Amino acid sequence: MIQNYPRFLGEESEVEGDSRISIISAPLAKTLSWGQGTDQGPRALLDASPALEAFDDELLQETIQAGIETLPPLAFHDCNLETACNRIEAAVGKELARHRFPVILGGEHTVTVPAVLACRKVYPDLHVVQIDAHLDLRESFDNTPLSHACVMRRLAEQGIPFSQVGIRSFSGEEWQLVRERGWQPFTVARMRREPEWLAALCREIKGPVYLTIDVDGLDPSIMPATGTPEPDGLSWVQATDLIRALAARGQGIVGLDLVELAPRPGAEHAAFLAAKLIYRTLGYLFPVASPRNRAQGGCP
Ligand SMILES: [Mn+2]
Repeated sequence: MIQNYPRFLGEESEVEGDSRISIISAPLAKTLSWGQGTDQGPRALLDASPALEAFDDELLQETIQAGIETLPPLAFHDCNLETACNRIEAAVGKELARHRFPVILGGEHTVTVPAVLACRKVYPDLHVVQIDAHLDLRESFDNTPLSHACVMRRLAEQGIPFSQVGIRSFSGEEWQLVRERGWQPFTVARMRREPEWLAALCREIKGPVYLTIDVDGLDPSIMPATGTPEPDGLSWVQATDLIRALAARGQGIVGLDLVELAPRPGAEHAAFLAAKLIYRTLGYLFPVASPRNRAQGGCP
């Protein structure tokens, strides 16, 4: 049993009785390409989180009343990538089995594959929404089919429907695949051409959503702490508008991860922003105040 690991929002987030939300730290960093340090992402986010106000300034509620339990972090020092993925799938499956909402903190983007597979066992019509600068559709990368650069390819092979938002960096081979399959990712160029992109995104989603947030999907001016800080990313307002709309859909969001946070000296605000984005998302999903206090949201 690991002692003395940080808790999301500190000790105050663990309520009497049963919690509805489980925080699963998955500090996996085995296949990185450029920019190291995602194994430190979960700890940096959790360390920053007690500086958040428990009272959400948009939703006007204390989302911690839903009960947020931070589990001891998963450990991967002693195993290969496949075993690490098996451990993540088992950990997420265990939380779903006790009716908890799973929040997975990466770690590199690879953690999304086992987390999604665990969720799909419970929700067969699961739809993955990916916020990311990258398509992550490579067949393999560095001879590793489970590389962070191949995550969506692996999920596509499983027949899992997905939507990609904030895309602005990909290879010619990836774009060729997109064209062959008739996929229509929400590249930043498309989002600029189509002011109604959020309504279009909501229309293409049928089932419950698994949301994966690669922090490099956000603009590097607000999120510099990641390996590939691509310019022209999502703003805080664009990201929260998107998540609010997804959460307001009938079938909502059933699983969440935030990946590729790589702490940098002098960029501590990035971990704080990541913690607030998680907390805001949980607030959209777990209303604990009277309905008239809640901000209006939904698919436009
Ligand atoms: Mn990415």
